[in-house]
Amino acid sequence: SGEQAYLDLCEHILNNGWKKGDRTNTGTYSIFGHQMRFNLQDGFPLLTTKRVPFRLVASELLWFIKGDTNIRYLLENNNNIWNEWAFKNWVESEDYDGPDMTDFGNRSQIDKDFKEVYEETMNQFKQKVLSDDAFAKKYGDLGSVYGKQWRAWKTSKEETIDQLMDVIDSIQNNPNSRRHIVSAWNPEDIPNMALPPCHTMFQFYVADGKLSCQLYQRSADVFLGVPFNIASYALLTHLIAHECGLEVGEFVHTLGDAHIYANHVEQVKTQLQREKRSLPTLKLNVEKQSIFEYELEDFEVVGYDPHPTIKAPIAV
Ligand code: UFP
Repeated sequence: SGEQAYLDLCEHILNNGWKKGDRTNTGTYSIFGHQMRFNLQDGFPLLTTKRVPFRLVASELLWFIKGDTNIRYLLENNNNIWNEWAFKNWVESEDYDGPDMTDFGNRSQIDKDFKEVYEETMNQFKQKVLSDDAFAKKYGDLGSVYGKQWRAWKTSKEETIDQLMDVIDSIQNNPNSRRHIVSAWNPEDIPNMALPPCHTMFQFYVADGKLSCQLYQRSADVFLGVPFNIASYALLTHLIAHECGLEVGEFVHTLGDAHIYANHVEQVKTQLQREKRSLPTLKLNVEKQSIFEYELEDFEVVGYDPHPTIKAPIAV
């Protein structure tokens, strides 16, 4: 269990993964169906065999919790992880009259000159989202992503459901329930989404005064995405446990298509040669009672001493 479970998964995929084509044309080694367990009492599962950027994990999670779907909040927190998705909407719109950005994800990785133009254009885009309200409203908004489904799931009666609030309520009032579920997978919205949710649904479980969480992730970029995803759901579990007056239990991570991209194999091998270190601990501002009140400054990861970052290209 714990970080070793992650390293074992990497090794297992390298040894047994199917060579499988994928949407991004990068190529992957892939297996189907896998489960890892992280006992949150053993420490906060931020991997130590490479640095995982907790600040980005935390600001993205707060963005989901707020029900915000506009990248402006992320940019204000110097978090760039969702930029490409919003940028794509802009450069493909009729309002865009800048340089040709067709296939910018792949081209910026192979063409140095293009990369410069792309970065310049992306910077202009970010500045506009930050400074121009109307522009931000039109092109900063990602639409039906996690924040929307968690906090304002639209029903056929034109009402909304606050799944996150409801699940906290059900954990508090009916802890034994087997229905503590939040679903991000909304089949009606899928055709209009740039990236259908990877974290499809999650469930909570209360026993022995502890709150556990299981995530079903339909598609998992094991090198770049998964370390981030583990930390994010571990943090969410801590926040909800605190609000409900429970200790933390386990985070159970269940994966559908678990893959290592062909251009991440060397990086994974580097990581597998490293020795694990002891996990950090998470400190929350205990003054805050509700998960809807937290700000970035309310979280602190103590004793995090990881091996260095390992860079790898992201498949868009
Ligand atoms: N991916 C993750 N975790 C995430 C996220 C994306 O691993 O949190 F947003 C990866 C999985 C996959 C790609 O490699 O992004 C999504 O592509 P697809 O929709 O084709 O599965």
